[in-house]
Amino acid sequence: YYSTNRPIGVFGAPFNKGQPRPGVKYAPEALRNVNLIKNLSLMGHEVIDHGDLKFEAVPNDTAIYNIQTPRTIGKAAKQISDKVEEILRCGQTVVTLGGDHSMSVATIHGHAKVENDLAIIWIDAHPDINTPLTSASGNIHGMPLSFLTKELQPYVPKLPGFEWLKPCISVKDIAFIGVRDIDKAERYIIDKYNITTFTMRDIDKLGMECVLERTIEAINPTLNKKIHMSFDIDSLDPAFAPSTGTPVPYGLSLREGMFLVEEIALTNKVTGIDLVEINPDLGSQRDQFTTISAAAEVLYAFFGKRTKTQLPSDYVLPKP
Ligand code: 5AB
Ligand code: MN
Ligand code: MN
Ligand code: MN
Repeated sequence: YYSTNRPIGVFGAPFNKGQPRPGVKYAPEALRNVNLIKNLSLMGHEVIDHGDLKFEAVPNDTAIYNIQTPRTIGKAAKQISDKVEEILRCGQTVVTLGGDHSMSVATIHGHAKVENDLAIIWIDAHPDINTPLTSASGNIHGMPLSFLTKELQPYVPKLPGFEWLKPCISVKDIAFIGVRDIDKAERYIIDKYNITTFTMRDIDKLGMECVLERTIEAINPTLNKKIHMSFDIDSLDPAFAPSTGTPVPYGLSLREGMFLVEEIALTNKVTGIDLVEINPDLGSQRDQFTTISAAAEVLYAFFGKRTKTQLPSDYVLPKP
């Protein structure tokens, strides 16, 4: 399991402006309330809680290309990128608790500043690679990868507030796992650049173990790169993660998600993790509990929680 001796640096990015539903900003608090930090420590890790960032609205932040508040989003993203960079420079593996998925523009940017050759495993019902010109919603949580990829820059206008952002990854460094809701432009981009993609059907057909083997083979064959694992809770089936803004049916079971991250952890190459799109405001109380528990279990699975019983060396099987 996750056995690098790096401490885990956790912080909250309660950011919600990449999409219209405000409740996603309560996820770090909800995860802390189920004792996420303490439970990770009890699993034997050194965990440093860096608290939650605070974000401010930029005044006169007029919309552009149907994107609301671009400057506010860009400013928050800069804060998040700097925080990720700072935590990595302390030698910690950084876990960012979202927040909506627009924050990954920042976490990957900050990660790439420290580890300049990075592979991205994007676990999501959506590939989040729309450009500001192709997005029907104008929601930046569906665009982060277009801002970051070098090859797409001719198609991506520079948004006000994002002047600081430098494209830092290549399409060949990205793998999508669990996708099942792909927009037209996203389909075009995936096909044109041949981006490694495993849909739900591919997972059914190949099995998760094989999917991960092929993922590594495609984006990090010699394991010379560090890995950024971006986990959108809507990758899970809505039965396991109902409280999320853009649920899509027929997704991963919770065990499939846990097994996937357990296998990713075995590479010992992951230095950055995002956990995003949990919205503790949506659905019934039971839905909220289900979703937050699922998110926590995914992290625990990554960090080595197993049901394996520890056998004391002096154990004796009783005789009658
Ligand atoms: B999420 C959609 N492709 O661009 C768009 O939850 C959905 O971070 C984006 O994966 C979903 O608005 C973004 C239709
Ligand atoms: Mn996403
Ligand atoms: Mn998604
Ligand atoms: Mn979503």
